[in-house]
Amino acid sequence: MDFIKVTEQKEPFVALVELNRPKELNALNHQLMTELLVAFQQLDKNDQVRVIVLTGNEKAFAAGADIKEMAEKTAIEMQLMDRFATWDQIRKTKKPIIAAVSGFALGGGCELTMMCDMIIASETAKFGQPEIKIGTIPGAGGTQRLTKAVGKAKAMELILSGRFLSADEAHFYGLVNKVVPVEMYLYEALQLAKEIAQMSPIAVQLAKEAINRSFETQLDEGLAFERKNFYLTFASEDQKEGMKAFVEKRKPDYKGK
Ligand code: DAK
Repeated sequence: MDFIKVTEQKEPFVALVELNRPKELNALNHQLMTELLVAFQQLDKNDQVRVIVLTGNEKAFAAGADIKEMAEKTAIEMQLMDRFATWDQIRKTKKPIIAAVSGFALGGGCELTMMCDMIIASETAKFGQPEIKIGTIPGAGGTQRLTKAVGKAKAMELILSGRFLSADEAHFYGLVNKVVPVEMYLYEALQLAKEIAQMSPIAVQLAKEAINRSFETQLDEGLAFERKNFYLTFASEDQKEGMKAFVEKRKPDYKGK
């Protein structure tokens, strides 16, 4: 892989995935996105990995899709290339993904953070959908996910003006989980990942699936889906172990079975 670096067991059961195209501020070209998808698919199958942390570098998480790669394309070329097939697969990752964001998270970079499940930001993080400034609009979910995350008024302001959201504002609007000093953002994301990795990976994945379902269904249907996943946890050895450990006043040892 040229543009992605994967480190397994960064913490127990935690994999770190780093975007690695620093000179271009991690602009998300097709090769990078393909490598990222392959990495996520492999980690999803690897039972030594329970949680994934996705990061860039201090200056940029990612400054957007690669403008140079798409500048001259026609609508039909874009349609035939169907790059969205790759982007759409990212959100099918079953394991939780925590984005550790510093510097620019713009356009497709911001959309990629919103495809993740949680975001830890450094104080220098800047989120934005500046596509309007280059004559287009968000194409990988920005108008939908940003609106759900920050509400209509703020999403309109950001997407129509191209303004950036500071880390503190992003926290205020509920886009990010936590803001920490720049030296701490990766550590903080890894600590959160480590904590989640100590839970039953089956329960974690079923919970992620149920939470995501809330974005796609009415309450009744969402509740029915949650209930089925809740019942399903009782088919796991982990649920038996978790409740037994509670009764025996000891720490559970989850096997992911
Ligand atoms: N694409 C390509 N190259 C980029 C880039 C980008 N998005 N962002 C930065 N770079 C490159 C710059 O061209 C420059 O390269 P050289 O000139 O050195 O060769 C290098 O990275 C360093 O950037 P700057 O010199 O501009 O650095 P500054 O610190 O001065 O400025 C900046 C940083 C982030 C403010 C600036 O680079 C900037 O405005 N970048 C563009 C931000 C932007 O407009 N982002 C949205 C792009 S549109 C799709 C999926 C998703 C999307 C579309 C389709 N499909 C699946 C089909 C999403 C679209 C977008 O994201």
